[in-house]
Amino acid sequence: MYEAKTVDLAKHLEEFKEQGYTVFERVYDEDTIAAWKEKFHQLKEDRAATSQNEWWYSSTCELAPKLMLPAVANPLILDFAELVMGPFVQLDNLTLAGFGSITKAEAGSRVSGWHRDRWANMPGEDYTHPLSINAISYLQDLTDEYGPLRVIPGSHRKPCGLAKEEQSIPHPDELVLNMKAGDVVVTHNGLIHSGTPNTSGNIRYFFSVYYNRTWLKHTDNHSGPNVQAIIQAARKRNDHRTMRLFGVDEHLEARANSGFLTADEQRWAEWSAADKAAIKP
Ligand SMILES: O=C(O)CCC(=O)C(=O)O
Repeated sequence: MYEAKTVDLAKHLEEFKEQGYTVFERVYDEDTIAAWKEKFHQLKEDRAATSQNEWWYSSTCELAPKLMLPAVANPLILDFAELVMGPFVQLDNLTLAGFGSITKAEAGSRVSGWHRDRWANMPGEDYTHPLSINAISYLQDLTDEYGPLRVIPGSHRKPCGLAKEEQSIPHPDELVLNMKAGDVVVTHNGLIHSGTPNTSGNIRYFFSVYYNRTWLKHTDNHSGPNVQAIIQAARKRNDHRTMRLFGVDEHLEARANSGFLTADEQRWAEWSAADKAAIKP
């Protein structure tokens, strides 16, 4: 599991700005991964499949708060998210998904589909702070058979598009990421990326914590009793970072209208430190 001292967030930030993604290794251990898989199968049993070969479950923090909150509020990922977006980090959606396997002949050499993510735009030439980021983990090693993640490094700061016929084939500039179970890749919403079809013969498990800025709408429902209980507990200990995750941002009015005469990252660091200091012991 994560140990703060061994992770150099500044290096990850540099890589994220340059490449559009960064990988944190071994964030989740085997027991955590096993518990998420078990939850996936419980949900699958409880509900009809959304399609014959893919199963997607969202609002899982409401469905399984004890299991999911530690991932949504993971301090390593949140510290990093605040470096990237400022202390305006909200949970857009938490998705636990499974992709069924197809044959190698069916898969051919195609990719699942290149795209940028929700809340993105066609980038200009410069790096811009994203409105959203994705913290993705896979619950098995992403071997070539399980279907690695593919990224086009730097595409978050290039106005590059892809024609229809290019959208499901490998790209000359792609990098194939054979991530390990429990690693977390954080992607900029402007990064062009794609999955790869699963030909392993087993389910390919996917776990995505998608964060956006607190002034945007969120996709998951944060109004249910379990999430509301998390907010109430956070309010009691004056934990604004946790409240913000679920759409309650009591600093927004002041911080979103701060005058903007100090460098963003300096101001964000001050606000993040103030939020941490304000938590009641
Ligand atoms: O299936 C994958 O590995 C990629 C998923 C993806 O493209 C996304 O979450 O936007």
